[in-house]
Amino acid sequence: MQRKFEIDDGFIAEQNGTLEAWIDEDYEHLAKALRRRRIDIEDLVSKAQSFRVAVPSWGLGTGGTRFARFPGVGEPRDVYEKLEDCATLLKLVRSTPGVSLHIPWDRPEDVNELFSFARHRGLYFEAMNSNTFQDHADQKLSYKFGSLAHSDPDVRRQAIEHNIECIELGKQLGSKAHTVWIADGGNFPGQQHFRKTLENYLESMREIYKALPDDWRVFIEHKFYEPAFYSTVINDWGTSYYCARELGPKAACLVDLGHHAPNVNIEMIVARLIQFGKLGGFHFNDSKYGDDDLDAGSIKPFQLFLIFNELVDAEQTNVPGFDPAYMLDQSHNITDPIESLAMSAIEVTRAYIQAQLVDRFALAEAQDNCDALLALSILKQAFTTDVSPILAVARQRSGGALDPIATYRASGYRRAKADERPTKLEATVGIV
Ligand code: LRH
Ligand code: MN
Repeated sequence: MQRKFEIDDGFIAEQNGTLEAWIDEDYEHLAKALRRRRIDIEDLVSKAQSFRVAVPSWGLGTGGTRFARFPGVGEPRDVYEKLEDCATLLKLVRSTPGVSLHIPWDRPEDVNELFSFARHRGLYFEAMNSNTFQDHADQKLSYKFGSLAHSDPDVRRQAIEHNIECIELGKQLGSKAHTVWIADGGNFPGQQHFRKTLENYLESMREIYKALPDDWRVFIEHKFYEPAFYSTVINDWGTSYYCARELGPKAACLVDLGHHAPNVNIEMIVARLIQFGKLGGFHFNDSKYGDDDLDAGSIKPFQLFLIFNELVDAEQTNVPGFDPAYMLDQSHNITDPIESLAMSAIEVTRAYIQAQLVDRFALAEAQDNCDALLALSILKQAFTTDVSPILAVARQRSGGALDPIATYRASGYRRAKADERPTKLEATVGIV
């Protein structure tokens, strides 16, 4: 059995060696600047070292649109090769041990084998994801007109069974959460009875909720449109929140950044869900128009910072039960997925650390004094602080790469995988 190519820690340390000098210089410079703001840089490095963001298994292959998918070389061909790439990403950035699986795309033949394969590489399984937005090979009834909210109770039953299967699989894999995103909706006025379909959905979710172990959570993921183009059953945070309340304490709302109309104030939705005790987690990505699933922080980094400003404020004020799950959910159509996930994990960590720099006493004072400009400048001071040296030193101290992209490219990993994973490169359509 030909040994699979891996980037070893020695190579990463060697690559770091060539970069250490300027990192230390920049680190000292930033340490001095932060000391003037009575901030201990070492405290921020340990916060960066303990920050975690989960990786979507479906993000390790090349994504596509309805127009085309241009697969890259050395693509993962199954869940094991996706986990190999997750292990490589973890070696480089050290903040992504959690992997979120999607069923049936990642349904393993041998669940114990998958569990030990992951554990052996320092990986564990985060939230499971069901899929009732496509018809799968061994399926009797179609989801063309919906799933958990379908007018036909037999279709709803089939979708409920699929979600319960995901939870059962997750229990064997050590997962503690299940994410339910449904594409259910209508393309034309009159196609669906809005109140009945939501009742159907709630009735189905109550069945799924019953299957949750006591220490599990179920995340409801809202989305304002697509693939339904007139109405979507779980279209916004209000509907998601109502359903989470209806279902019970194990249900919470998942905020996918790309699932909101342009210019919606997502950081305010986050503050509301925190205040209402129903913020379950995130699918971080970025977008300019629709659900573009672009790399987190690539289009609206200030919005990502403002979202983490709300999260860190909740963390620092010890909001009871505050424990959101951080996950990426992206589609890498033109970049190497490992490079995009590395960059995105770093940008999410950056927003978290920048939010730690906000002088919350001065901000509260400015807010109490209705001093809008001072309040904005306090946030901007944090956002415009280049915390790159902190992020790099945190990776290095955790055994990762000072410059993950350069180290990854120097390793020749993708080239090696192209030899190990011969595939015919034909353009197709859609997600992996
Ligand atoms: C829907 C979504 C959902 C996943 C899918 C891959 O747009 O964000 O979270 O199931 O992408
Ligand atoms: Mn999502």
